[in-house]
Amino acid sequence: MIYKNANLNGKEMKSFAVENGRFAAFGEFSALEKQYPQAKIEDLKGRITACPFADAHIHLDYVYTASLPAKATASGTLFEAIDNWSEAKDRLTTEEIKKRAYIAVKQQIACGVQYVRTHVDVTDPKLTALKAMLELKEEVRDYMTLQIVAFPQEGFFAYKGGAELVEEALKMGADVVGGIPHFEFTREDGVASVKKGFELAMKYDKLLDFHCDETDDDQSRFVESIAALTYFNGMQGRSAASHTCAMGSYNNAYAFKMMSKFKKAGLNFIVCPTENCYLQGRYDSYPKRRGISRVDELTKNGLNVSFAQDSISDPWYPLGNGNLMHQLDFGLHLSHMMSIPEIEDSLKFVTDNGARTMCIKDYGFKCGNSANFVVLDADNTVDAVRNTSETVLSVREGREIMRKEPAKVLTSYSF
Ligand code: 17E
Ligand code: FE2
Repeated sequence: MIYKNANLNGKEMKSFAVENGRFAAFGEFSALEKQYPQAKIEDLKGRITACPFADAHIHLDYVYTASLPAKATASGTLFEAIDNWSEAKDRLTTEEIKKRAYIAVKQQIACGVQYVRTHVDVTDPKLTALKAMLELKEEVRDYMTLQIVAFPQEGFFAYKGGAELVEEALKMGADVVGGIPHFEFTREDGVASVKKGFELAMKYDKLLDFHCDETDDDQSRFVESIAALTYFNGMQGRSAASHTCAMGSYNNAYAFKMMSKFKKAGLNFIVCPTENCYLQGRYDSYPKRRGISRVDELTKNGLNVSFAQDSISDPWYPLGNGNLMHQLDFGLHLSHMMSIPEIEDSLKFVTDNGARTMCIKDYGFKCGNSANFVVLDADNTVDAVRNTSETVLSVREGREIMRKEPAKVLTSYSF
């Protein structure tokens, strides 16, 4: 198959050939046509052809549960949501968790997402959600690469037996060690939970991704422990700090010091723009903070930042639809990254950067890599962001897994 007139990542017009599910050649259409005379041809008409969207942070075991707890999350705060979830979660079955997750996965596929890291609550002695997610991972693998984080929502230590459940989840097949140090009882417990997380990651050869400093408390500084342990354990590139909202409240002297430590650690950052502008600022009157980490400074310092969905209709956040173009729109606004060059270079936040955090090899427009890509209904990145353009085609290992007809607008005017 030859795809011609592809605007690769919105940066470079090329044609390319796909053979046996892999990218086989990139170049001029006339040359590819000679090289592959039997190939079918699709004209992409100069539309943006990007690497598939990578959502490096979502909770697929929580989706569509907003109405399950007896109480709705009235305060809009993280801590009330965790309490409400704790009350409701015992009643869930593997079957219903899977059923709901499938609705979200289908939505993600319709939005061109092919790589997903899902945090699964393992503070449950029955590990009900983990069982659902391990099955889901296998069942969707031809459509989506799913990474599972053993995430102790109620803490390594704050939940009795939490650390043991994380370990059990890793033995059962979870890919990543999670944690939530800002939810532990004390700062010392938080640091100890990070240490325990690294110990488990080293023991079972897993990646790490902590919910980290998801608070406006400028004293919440667990990100420094994660950076230190990443560095001293030689885990550069293999660990991530999700949320890091408190960084938006750190004083500049501390933030400046930390930037160079983050660089040494090669720490990945995952930011959830809509989620945290909803959950944070809740204890502020005015002025109200916006729950965003220092995306602009991290990016300028060469650190890897991605934008992610986090929730779809759960006790934490009532909306969400899996569309990462929406997260990109919010993320750029909240981060003040709105110069034209910044927007032109922004697709990376929802594609390459997420894939890099997930340590996906085989990703990108390179001969020999799996032919995984999406086509957006836009011919340049600024228009794609401005219009939150739809994904009209998603190809995985050379197979078309989703095609969408853009909406037709019928009008009555004649000018
Ligand atoms: N759990 C958590 O600790 N924080 C969140 N934002 C969500 C779940 C969605
Ligand atoms: Fe989360």
